[in-house]
Amino acid sequence: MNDTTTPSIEHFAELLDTCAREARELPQIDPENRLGLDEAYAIQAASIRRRIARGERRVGVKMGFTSRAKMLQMGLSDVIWGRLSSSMQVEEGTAIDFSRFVHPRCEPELAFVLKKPLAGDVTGPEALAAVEAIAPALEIIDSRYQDFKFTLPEVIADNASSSAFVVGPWSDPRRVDFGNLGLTLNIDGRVAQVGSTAALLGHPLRSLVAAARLSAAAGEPLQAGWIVMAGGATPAEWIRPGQYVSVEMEKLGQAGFHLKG
Ligand code: OOG
Ligand code: MG
Repeated sequence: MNDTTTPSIEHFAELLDTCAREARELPQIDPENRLGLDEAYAIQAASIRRRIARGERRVGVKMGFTSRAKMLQMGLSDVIWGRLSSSMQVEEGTAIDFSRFVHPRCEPELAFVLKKPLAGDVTGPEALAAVEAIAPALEIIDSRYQDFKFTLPEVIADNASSSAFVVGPWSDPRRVDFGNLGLTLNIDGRVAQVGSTAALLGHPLRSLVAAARLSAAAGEPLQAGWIVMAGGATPAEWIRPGQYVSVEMEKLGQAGFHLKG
């Protein structure tokens, strides 16, 4: 990606980064729909550079709109990606302060951690060979836009609504066939959503294959040690202070967090 950013790219990056940091919402930044996808990704990249400059570390990639459930919920149908940084990772089982969010939603995902770099056009088996482990995971998305409403370029610029993520126990992907594992999203012990890992492009490995291609094309190939979040397998649920939110995944176990108000 181009490093010589134009003032408007830096301006939008600063705006979105500041709103994320201060848990503030803002009006849609591109009401006239002029932003291109390249510009949107340039804004995202510039906003992440600001996080890195503050001392955060890059820890991986998140995929978005990899399930039909998510595409339908948000009214968008292109697979997108965002950058994960260290401050977004929350330890499993702990309490997260509601004050860091604007209007958070949570969705059940599958996480990969890589043992090798993975770049470009790879096959499913090549992608699997780069995976160290898989885990049930939760993503907390928190669009910076008012009412969680955005166009495709706007959500890309906003780092695909990423805000926080929680990863459960790691398993060996060679021991578990993870192409169609049943899962539930639970809020205070009640099942809120039911789904399967097959919702992710038919097999979650396809999401990893897409992550390898898209991040290499952006000049930031997937690295050993990075986490790749495969995308929400069900619609996201609004979450509120006081709740305990968890994902339960067949064969892989569970992961959860408390939302402190
Ligand atoms: C955009 C992010 C989509 C997913 O898993 O599909 C996403 C949004 O829904 O606000 O994280
Ligand atoms: Mg997600």
